[in-house]
Amino acid sequence: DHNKLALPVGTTLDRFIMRKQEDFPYATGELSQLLRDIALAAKIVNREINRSGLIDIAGAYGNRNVQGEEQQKLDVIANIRFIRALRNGGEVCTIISEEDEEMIQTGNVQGKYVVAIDPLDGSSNIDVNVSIGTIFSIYRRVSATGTEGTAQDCMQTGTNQVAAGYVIYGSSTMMVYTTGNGVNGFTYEPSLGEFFLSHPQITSPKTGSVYSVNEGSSDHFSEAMAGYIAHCKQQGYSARYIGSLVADFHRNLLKGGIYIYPATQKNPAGKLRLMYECNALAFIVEQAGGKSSDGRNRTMELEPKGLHDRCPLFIGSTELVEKAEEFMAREF
Ligand code: AHM
Ligand code: MG
Repeated sequence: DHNKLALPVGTTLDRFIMRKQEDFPYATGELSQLLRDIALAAKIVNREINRSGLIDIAGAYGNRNVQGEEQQKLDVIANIRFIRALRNGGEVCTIISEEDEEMIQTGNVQGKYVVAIDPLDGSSNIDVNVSIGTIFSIYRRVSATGTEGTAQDCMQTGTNQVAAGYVIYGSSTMMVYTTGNGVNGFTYEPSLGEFFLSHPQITSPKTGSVYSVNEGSSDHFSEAMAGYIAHCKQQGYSARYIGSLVADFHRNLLKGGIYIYPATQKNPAGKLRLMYECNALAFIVEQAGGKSSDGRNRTMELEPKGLHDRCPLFIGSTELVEKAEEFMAREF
């Protein structure tokens, strides 16, 4: 019952999470705590990102650490912050991250959840003051508690996600997430240090007139893919490509559009990662009424074979994704 769940704009994220939990009398509150842990880490990462232009003058600015060590890169800092928050929170047994080849065991063997995270996506945009993001997926472990999480826990299909979200560090910082009951967006108020509900029950426009793809690679697209791009141009669509997945996705989610990272000759399975980039956004877009596939199969039903698997991504407004799939079907 969605109405029971409706909370007014301006509700803080913490209160929102708490009130949602009250709607599920048997919930233990662990997932709620986990989401709050992620939001806390996001605030810390946001602070680091806002200062990032000062890193090169860190010495003069007095920000060098006591050992006089070099500042670490922001994606490394973000990785450390999120892992630390999830470890301290206690609900997560195992994490997979874009920054780490192997699974990360938190030591919380009683933790019921596993998290897949890209701590800072689009990191080539940091130095030039362009929006970047954090992307996360949450799964319930399938192995028994009391031991470390397993690869099987970390390689579930996207349909098993219990929650997913992203943080966009843009002109405002926002956290957008779903627990399978629609999608809600919260905007950060830095002077108060709080996220406030600003975008309740986000719905993806059924169609749109924006396509987002790196056309610099179009010589290496398949014929079917090139055909779809030609179709977008015939329709008079606008091209918008930031090169920062969260930012491109977020714009298209709110305004309507399609984001594509196709297979190319160089990257036959595309570039983006199934477990901590594609599945999370697929869950969100579907909860908002949109669609996500690899051009043929629903993203959330793809079987992961490795922690860092890649897959092509066609995501956004339902009608646009379906039209792209019509073109892609000619390829198979
Ligand atoms: P990253 O995980 O190394 O930051 O790369 C992911 C980014 C996405 O944010 C973006 O959509 C894509 O790579 C852009 O790739 P390209 O420069 O090939 O268009
Ligand atoms: Mg990434």
